[in-house]
Amino acid sequence: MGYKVAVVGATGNVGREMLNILAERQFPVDEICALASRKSLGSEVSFGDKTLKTKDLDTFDFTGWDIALFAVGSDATKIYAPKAAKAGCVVIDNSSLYRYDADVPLIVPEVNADAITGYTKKNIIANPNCSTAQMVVALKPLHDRARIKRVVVSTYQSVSGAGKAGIDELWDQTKSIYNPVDNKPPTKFTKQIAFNVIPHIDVFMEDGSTKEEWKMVVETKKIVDKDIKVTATCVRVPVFVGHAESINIEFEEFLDEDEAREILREAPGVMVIDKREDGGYVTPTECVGDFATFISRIRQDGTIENGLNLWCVSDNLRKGAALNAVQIAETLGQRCLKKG
Ligand code: 11C
Repeated sequence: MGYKVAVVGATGNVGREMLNILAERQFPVDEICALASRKSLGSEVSFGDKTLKTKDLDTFDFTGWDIALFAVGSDATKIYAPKAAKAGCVVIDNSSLYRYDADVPLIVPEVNADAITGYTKKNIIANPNCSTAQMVVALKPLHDRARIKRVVVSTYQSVSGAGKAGIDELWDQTKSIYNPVDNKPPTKFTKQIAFNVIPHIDVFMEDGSTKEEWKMVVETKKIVDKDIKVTATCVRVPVFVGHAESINIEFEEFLDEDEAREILREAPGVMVIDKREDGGYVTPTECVGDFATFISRIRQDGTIENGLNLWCVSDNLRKGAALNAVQIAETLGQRCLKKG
């Protein structure tokens, strides 16, 4: 016996990955429904070896459905998530709309699975931002051992984080380098992204940081520990899929780099690839399609008393979005829902 699962926004990059991952991990599904806005109506998406025709989100009745995985923007989420939740369907939401709501748990199953029971207040569970998800998987086991005081993180984020339009813009600009006639001004990003890097993701905040940087601060506190201080610089790079992060951590207690490596080797969701030789680390293109968060370049930071540096890479469409959402559904099934 399994669940009735709806995927909302099934034709987008994340929605498609949700369907792939539900099939790959053999999530116990009795019935599956791919929902999309009216403009994508009738388009087909894959679920394992099956093909699903999308149905109209606007007229869909969530009554009797167990779980809805939402992969649409905040505006559509605001309209349809409360509708689904009210109909008794548990919403797992990938947008930022509910992440900072005290009545909605923000879950990364390897880190704070116990908090999932809080979903009953609104029947909604939030999925974090992609750059936060991969970082907290690495931070949590180290925090449990030596208490993290402060994190300084710089991100190298792929264009797929900005959706299909981001992917198209990098592709078109890259091609037009060889054919300047096709050269168009950027529309999705604020500056040229091909052969460039842009230190700006999401809108600017009053203090000069960006919303993407703010999300990493606030979400890490909600998921791991409210006392951890985080400062972030988020940068868009010309990579299609896979976010990378350079993370500097200051602990309360001394943590030796070899012990940190062993802790991370044992940590759920983490794969350590850390050879101090040419190519002995993971880069974004190598993590695509994988479930793990890869950690490399683990080393002491000798400039502070209890410091470590590491390099963290993960598939932003998977751990950063669709995989984490499916893992939340798995946790929900194991701990909270009756059937399955
Ligand atoms: C990016 N991290 O790479 C963003 C995408 O809050 O879920 C995800 C935004 C979010 O542009």
